[in-house]
Amino acid sequence: MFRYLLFCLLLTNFLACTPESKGDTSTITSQKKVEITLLGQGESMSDMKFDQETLRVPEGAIVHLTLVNKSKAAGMLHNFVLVEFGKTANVALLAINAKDQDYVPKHAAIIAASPMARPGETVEVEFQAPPKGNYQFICSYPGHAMSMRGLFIVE
Ligand SMILES: [Cu+2]
Repeated sequence: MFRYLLFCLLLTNFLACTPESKGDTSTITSQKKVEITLLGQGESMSDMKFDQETLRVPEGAIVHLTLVNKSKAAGMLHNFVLVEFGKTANVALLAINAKDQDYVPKHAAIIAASPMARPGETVEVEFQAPPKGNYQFICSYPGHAMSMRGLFIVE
């Protein structure tokens, strides 16, 4: 249920998300849908990283992103948080104290966020691509954003 609610939150700019509309995809069939699979990997703070440093999507696309946490070690929890360019440090700092929100703080610069994937888990998030431009993505688990980060380009 929590994941469904989170999913709904992420779609607020695009769809009226009610239980009744869950199975109705007619409103999005005309939009380009982009599937992305991102891997979170590494077993320590020194080697953890995403497998891709740059993601590109077309403007207006519906992005369905699957994050696979390939890590096995304790503490290697990963998520995907899309933020406005230049705001990753602000978000990462606030995330440290956002344990109750799965380390995704409330911040205006956050465009989309997946649930937290524990080692071996897979999580998903779907959102509409923001306007053309450069954005950044991070893992907001405390201490991870400095090395788990990448560029998200909307073209
Ligand atoms: Cu991480």
